[in-house]
Amino acid sequence: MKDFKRYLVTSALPYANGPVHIGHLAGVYVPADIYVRYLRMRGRDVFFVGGSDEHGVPITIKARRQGCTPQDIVDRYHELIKKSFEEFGISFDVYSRTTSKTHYRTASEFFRKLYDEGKFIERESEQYYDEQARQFLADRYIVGTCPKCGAEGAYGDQCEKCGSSLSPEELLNPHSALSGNPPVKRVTKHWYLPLDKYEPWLRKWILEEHKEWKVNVYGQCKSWLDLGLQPRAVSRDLDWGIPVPVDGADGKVLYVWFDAPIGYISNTIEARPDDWELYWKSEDTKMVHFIGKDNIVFHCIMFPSMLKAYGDGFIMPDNVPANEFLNLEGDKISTTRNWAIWLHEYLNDFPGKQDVLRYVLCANAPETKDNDFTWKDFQTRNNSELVAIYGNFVNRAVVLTHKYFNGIVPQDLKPEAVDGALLAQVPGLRDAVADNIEHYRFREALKEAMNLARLGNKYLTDTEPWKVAKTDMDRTASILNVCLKLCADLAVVFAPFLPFSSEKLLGILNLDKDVLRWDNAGRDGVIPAGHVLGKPDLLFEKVEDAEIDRQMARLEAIKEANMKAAAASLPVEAQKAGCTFDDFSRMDIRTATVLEAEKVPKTDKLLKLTVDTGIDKRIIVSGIAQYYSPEQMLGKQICILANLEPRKIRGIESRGMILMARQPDGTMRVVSPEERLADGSTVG
Ligand code: B3M
Ligand code: ZN
Repeated sequence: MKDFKRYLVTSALPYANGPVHIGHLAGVYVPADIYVRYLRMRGRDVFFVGGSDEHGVPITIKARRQGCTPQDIVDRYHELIKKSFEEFGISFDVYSRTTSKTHYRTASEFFRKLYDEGKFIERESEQYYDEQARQFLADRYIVGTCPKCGAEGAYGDQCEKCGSSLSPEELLNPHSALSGNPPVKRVTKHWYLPLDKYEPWLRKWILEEHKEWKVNVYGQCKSWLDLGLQPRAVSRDLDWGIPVPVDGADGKVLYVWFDAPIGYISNTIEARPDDWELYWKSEDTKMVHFIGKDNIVFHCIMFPSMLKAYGDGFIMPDNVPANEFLNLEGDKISTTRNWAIWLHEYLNDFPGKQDVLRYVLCANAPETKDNDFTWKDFQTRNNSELVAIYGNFVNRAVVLTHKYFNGIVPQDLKPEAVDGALLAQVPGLRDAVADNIEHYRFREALKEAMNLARLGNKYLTDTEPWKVAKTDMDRTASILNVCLKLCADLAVVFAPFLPFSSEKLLGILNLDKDVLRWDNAGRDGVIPAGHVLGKPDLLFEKVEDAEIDRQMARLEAIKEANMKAAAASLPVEAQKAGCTFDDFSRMDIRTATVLEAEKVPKTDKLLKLTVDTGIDKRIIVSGIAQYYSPEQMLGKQICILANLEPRKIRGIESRGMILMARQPDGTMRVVSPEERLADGSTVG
């Protein structure tokens, strides 16, 4: 692998139309930060670029909804995002914004150079136009059904549900996000980057020279290239953005996806006006873009083509390790539905627990496929991994050293083979962590780091110094000497992932921050005998059920609010044809309590319930698994149609049917009595 002199690491510029959420963190910023922290610990020259993406339609739509200006929106969220990244330890070397003067100048000059050199196609075309709002409908101003996954509410540039990049013409039943009206077509002029011209070069550069890129990235690039690239508009009919810097372009701005990636360059120029070109135009620089899967085409096809067109020695990314999507409690994270865990709210609700979220988001990172965040898993990983393994090992080693040796690292007076066997594994595990990080496998890297903590915990449990101390203090000295060495090693190898707790652990060990150099892990002499430790302290604290219950209650309230909003916005089902009293009286509807509940194997919609009907206990199979977990159904009193003909469902005999209320948006809720009644009560 080529030896690079420096690293330019970029992370997707979040739209400044809302806060950052755990999906952004897991997909982009936690992996990027782990990578740069590790590189710095290796003594490498790293420049980590971040910033807010402040143009684009999402911002103007939000401003319109809130009756303020787009600048008000980006000012508010740029500050909020910047502050929450800082508090979360995302260690940017620059975090700027695309409404900066430097960016306006850089992006305008970039466009102008391509324009003057004839790199654009100038073309008139018919675009969607809203006659009532009297404006063209670019990107998110037009919504419709996604042609790829059928999701409603897909945008003119992207489908939030499946992450596909779209163009307005691809949308099924398009309508204006402003007036709701179907759009008309109007002629307008735009400038296009002829991506088709760069196809041969992109094929060679990506498909031949970067077969090592992640499968999901390489695959998406191949699909785009195999479909054949088309010229792509780099301007829009909007009033918010960087004005197109040519005559006759009134009312037109740079397309946000032309302007935003140039933000990586302008943010570098802003921070390093004298040597920014060392990072952007030297073959000795390794450039890595950290993004989510919905940004692959812009970072692997569009931006590289822009840089190629510009020339002047701009380098190409060496890798683009895009992640897939993170879901929340089984549902897509959505800014518009507020179905998210917002970083600034997490920091407020869990003060001092940044590393717990960093740990969980890395351990569950959607590196190769979409993954799911649950608060239960958050609590379990904190309590049974961070507290019970890593924290427990450190705490016992430090407390016992204070107890038996007044907090002074004891001499290795009576070594045994098991000690050397443990310490001999450190370099290998350290290198395994390093190799996985270098190959963007952060989940694996974290697992290897945790394996080191597991080894320490097991060593301490096996050697039982609290027992040995009763008879052999020399042996006890050696055991704790080994443990403290391992504590220092753990502070090093966990530092890229859990920077706050590594700093805290250095305090507990009374070691200086410059210990956090990668090659110090496994090196003798980092924490020598005679060294005086700091005060013992808990590295991690348990997350209590009450904290998780509070978070789940918050999500439940959001779900209810979304359901009400959806229900209010959708037509109620029409009444069915009439029925006679006799028809109704033949139905035997009873109250019943759920005694047992389990998922039906190999289905994602069915639950098998054992219910007490007051008449008997019976099995009912119901299609509610998408709306209720087995745990949520346990003990619930419901209403059932008891005398429905029994039928076999997936080989299970189901005797009866649960009465459900179907919401206008299709979601289902069970119908329960408002107070607990006797099971078997007839409902009429
Ligand atoms: N603003 C983020 C997104 O699509 C987008 C990234 C720009 S990186 C140059 O969610
Ligand atoms: Zn879709």
